[in-house]
Amino acid sequence: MSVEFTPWPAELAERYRKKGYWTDQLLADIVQRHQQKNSAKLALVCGDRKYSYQMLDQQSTKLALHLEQMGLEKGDTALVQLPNVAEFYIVYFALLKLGVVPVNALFSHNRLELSAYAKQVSPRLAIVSSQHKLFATDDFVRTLSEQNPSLQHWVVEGEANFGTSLTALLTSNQDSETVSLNNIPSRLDAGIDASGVAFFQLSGGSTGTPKLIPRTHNDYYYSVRASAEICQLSTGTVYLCALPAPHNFSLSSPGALGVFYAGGTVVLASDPSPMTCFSLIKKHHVTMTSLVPPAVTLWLQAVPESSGMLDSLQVLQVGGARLGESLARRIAPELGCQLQQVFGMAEGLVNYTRFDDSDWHRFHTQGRPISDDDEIRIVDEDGKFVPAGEPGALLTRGPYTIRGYFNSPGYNEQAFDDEGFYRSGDIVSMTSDGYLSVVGRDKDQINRGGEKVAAQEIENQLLALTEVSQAALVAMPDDVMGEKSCAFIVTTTTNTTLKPITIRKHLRACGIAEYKLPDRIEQVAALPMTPVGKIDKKALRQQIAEQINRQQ
Ligand code: J2J
Repeated sequence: MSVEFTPWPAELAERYRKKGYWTDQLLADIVQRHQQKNSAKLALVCGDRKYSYQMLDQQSTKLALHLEQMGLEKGDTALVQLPNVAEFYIVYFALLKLGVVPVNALFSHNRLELSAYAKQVSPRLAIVSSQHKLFATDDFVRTLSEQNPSLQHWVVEGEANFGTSLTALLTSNQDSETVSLNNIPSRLDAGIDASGVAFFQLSGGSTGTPKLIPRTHNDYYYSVRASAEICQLSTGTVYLCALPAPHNFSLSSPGALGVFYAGGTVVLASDPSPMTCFSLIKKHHVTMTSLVPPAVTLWLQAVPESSGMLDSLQVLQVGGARLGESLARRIAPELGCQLQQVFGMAEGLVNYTRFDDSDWHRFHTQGRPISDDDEIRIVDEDGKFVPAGEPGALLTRGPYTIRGYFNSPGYNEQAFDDEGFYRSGDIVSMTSDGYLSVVGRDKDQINRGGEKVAAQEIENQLLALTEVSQAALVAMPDDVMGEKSCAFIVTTTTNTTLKPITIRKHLRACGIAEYKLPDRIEQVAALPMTPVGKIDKKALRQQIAEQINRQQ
C-alpha cells in the first residue's frame, strides 16, 4: 500500500524528468551518497555528540531494521515529534529507508495538533520525546492509542515509562541478521517508488484542522538539490539549524538536507536565541544559518556585546515572514555577513535572492523562484493578471509544488485552480525581472514572526465556550514579531464578562500549542459585518491597529 496523493499530470511529470528535475532517486540517497567518498566527514553535531556521514547512515539503517523487525513496513505512516536533536535526522532517514511515511510535528505542538495529525494519517508508529510535557507520563499515550487503533508502536527518546527506548534501539549490539549494514539499504528500499510520498510537511493553514502536505521523493529531492546549488553549499559549509528541524525552511531551503547533500556539517541549536547560537557559531565555525525576522532583531541587539563571536558567519538567510527593509539593511554591516532573503512555503515554491543580486533586490524583494519551471501567476480579485509591479494574489505550480493536500478533496477545490495552480494566499508583486515582494496576505492566517496561526482553528475553540457567541482572530501589528494575534469575542449576553485569563485557560485545556494562544483578547458588543454578512476582519485589523497606535 502506498500513501495517496494528487499526482502531477503525466505530461508535466514527463517534462520534469526530461529536464532532470526528477531523477527517480530516493531521498535517503542524501545520506547514502557519501558512502564512498566523505564517509568519515563530520555530518552532524548535537551538543557533545558528533556523527560522521557513515555513522548517520549506519544509525538510520540500524533503526530502520529494528522498526522492520517490529513489523513496520512500506506504506505505513508514523507520527514523529522530536526537538532539535540528532535523532530527528536519524529517524527521518530510517523511515525514508523503510518507506514508512512520517508526519514530523513541531516540538511546540500540543495535544490538539498531534491528535489532528494522527486522525488524518492513522499512524502505526509514534516516535516522541519525554522532554515534551505531553510525554512526561503515559496519559496522552493511552488516549492517542485509544483514539487511533492503528497506533501499535511507541518509540521514545529519553526516560519514559512507556514504549521502546530510542537510545536502546540505536545502541543495541547488532544481531547476526544485521551484521553487514552496508548490504542492507538496498534490501530496505526495494520497491519504494521515488514518485510516491516520502513524508508529510505541515501546512501553516487557514482552516479548522491543520492540513498535511504530501511531499514525494522526486519533488523534494529536486528542491533540496537546486537549493544547495543556489546557496553554493559545499563540503566546507557549516550550517546552524536554529529553527525547528522539521520546518520546511530549515529542512530543505537548503536546510539540513541541502547541507547533507553537499557533504557539509549541520550543527543543531535548541533555539534561535543569541545566547544559544553565538557560542555554537564560534565553537564550530558556522558559516551559514537561517532565521525568522524576530530572531534577527534579537541578534542585532546582542551583537555589540559579542565581538568576534560571529566571525565565521558568511550567510544569514531570513524568511518565514516579512523582513522590513531597515532591518535588512543592518544585517551586513552589523552582523558581518551577507543577507539572503527566502520566501518559501511547505507546499512547494521557494524563492531566494541570489548572492550576486543588487542591494536593491536584496533589500526590497524576497527573491525569485528556484526553477525556470516554477510557473507564477499574479492575479486580481477577478482572476485577471496584474501588470508588473502591481500587487495581486500569487498562484503557482511547478516541479516541487504539490497538486493537492492529503485527503482533502473539498478544500483542494478551493486551494487549487482548474489548471492545478496552488493559491498560496499571499499578495505579492513581481518586478519585470521576475523577483517577488510579499506585500500582504488574503488567507485567514496570522504570521506570528514566522509561526503560522490558522484563525479558524482558534475561533472554533473560542466558540466552544458556551458564553461566546461570535469570535474572530485577526493580526495586529507588533514591532518585534511583525504580527501578533488578537481575538475579538462577543458574548451571548451583554452582561457576561469573560476575563482573558479564563479564555486562555480554556484554550490551554483544549491542548492547543502555546504560540497559537491569542496575544490580546477584546470583548466587544458586536462584530462589524461585510455587506454579504461575513465578519469584516479588515475592519477589525484596522480597529486594533488604531487602538495600539493610540496607546503608544
Ligand atoms: C514574507 N512572508 C513569507 C518571506 C514565508 C523557506 C522559507 C520559509 C518557509 C515558510 C518555507 C516569507 N516574507 N520571506 O517553507 O521553505 C509566508 C508566506 C508563505 C508562508 C509559508 C521555506 N517566507 N512567508 O515560511 O509553510 O505567507 O513556510 O505563504 O511555514 O509564510 O509558510 P511555511
